[in-house]
Amino acid sequence: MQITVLSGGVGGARFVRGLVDALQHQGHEETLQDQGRQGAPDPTRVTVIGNTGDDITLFGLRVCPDLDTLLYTLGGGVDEAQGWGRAGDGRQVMEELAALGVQPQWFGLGDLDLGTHVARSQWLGQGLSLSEVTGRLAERWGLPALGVQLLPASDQPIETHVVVDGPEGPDGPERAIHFQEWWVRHRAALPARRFTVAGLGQARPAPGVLEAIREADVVILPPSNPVVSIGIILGVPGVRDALRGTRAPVVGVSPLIGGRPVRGHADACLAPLGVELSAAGVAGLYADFLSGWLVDEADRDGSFPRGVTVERQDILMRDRVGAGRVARAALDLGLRLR
Ligand code: FO1
Repeated sequence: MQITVLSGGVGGARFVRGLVDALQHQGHEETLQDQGRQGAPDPTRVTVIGNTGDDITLFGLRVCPDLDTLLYTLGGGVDEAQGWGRAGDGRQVMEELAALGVQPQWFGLGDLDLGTHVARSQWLGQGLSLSEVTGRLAERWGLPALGVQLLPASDQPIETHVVVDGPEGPDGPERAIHFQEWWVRHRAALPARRFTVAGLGQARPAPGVLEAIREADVVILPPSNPVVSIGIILGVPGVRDALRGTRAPVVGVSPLIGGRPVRGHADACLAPLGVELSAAGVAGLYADFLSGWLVDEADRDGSFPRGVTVERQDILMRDRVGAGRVARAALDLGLRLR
């Protein structure tokens, strides 16, 4: 079985880890056999297509936060409290950069985490593609042994920028800042006029991305940010068409519960799109390819897109076990819709 997941950072990574846990759980193969499959169940492969719009070049190093969050979370090296970065990391390099007056200081890179960025930047500089680099990092973190393949959405650099008011306010000229500056430095508190993605016009899906969607048995959208995570992957030319054309059901988990984001600033991202802040509003963004939508019991109202099977349950991923439960429910919904 081939499961393909389009993922952002923290929420998506925790969901994928839950999915891997669920698949390793005995009961899953029974589910497959119950579905009438013949012979020995084939090994399940999970292909994760990671958002690269968050990527940024800092201190001359290429940083890919969402890919790294996926690597560290699946590989057992993430700082669990933060949800990103390395467990037990130090700040000696950042402290030295601060002493040297090197900017920016609003984005904190841990010493161990910097090792990833140095390696990635060196390999990219030697001519490897981001997919190849990500493959090497995935080996380091043991993803192949988990049955997980991690692909960047694109090998071409793409960067999400946020268009905000200039110094003269809402009636004056606008300015664009990097997504990370808006998200981390300003905590998404500067009202976004709109989002733009530099490089998207020239970007192509990374090798394997379209195949992973076309050949999937189930495609899953975890509760990642619909605008700046999943929305960016969908914007890579060819990806949305592949989702519309795949024979696999595409199922998703709402990132909003009771109209509020579980974590992150999805509300600040949805506002400029004029999208209703609700599980139904987010489903509407995927209406052209979505078959199933898992929402919380709190989300009873709203007009969901026609033809989408909506299921309700507790979708809050309180911990790793809870993430496994939610992932399992999403997978089962997809399997039922096949
Ligand atoms: N998030 C923060 O809020 N502050 C940081 O200083 C920060 C540093 C950072 C470094 C590496 C990395 O992989 C992620 C990092 N994040 C940080 C998280 C990241 O900015 C965002 O949460 C994601 O890009 C959104 O998906």
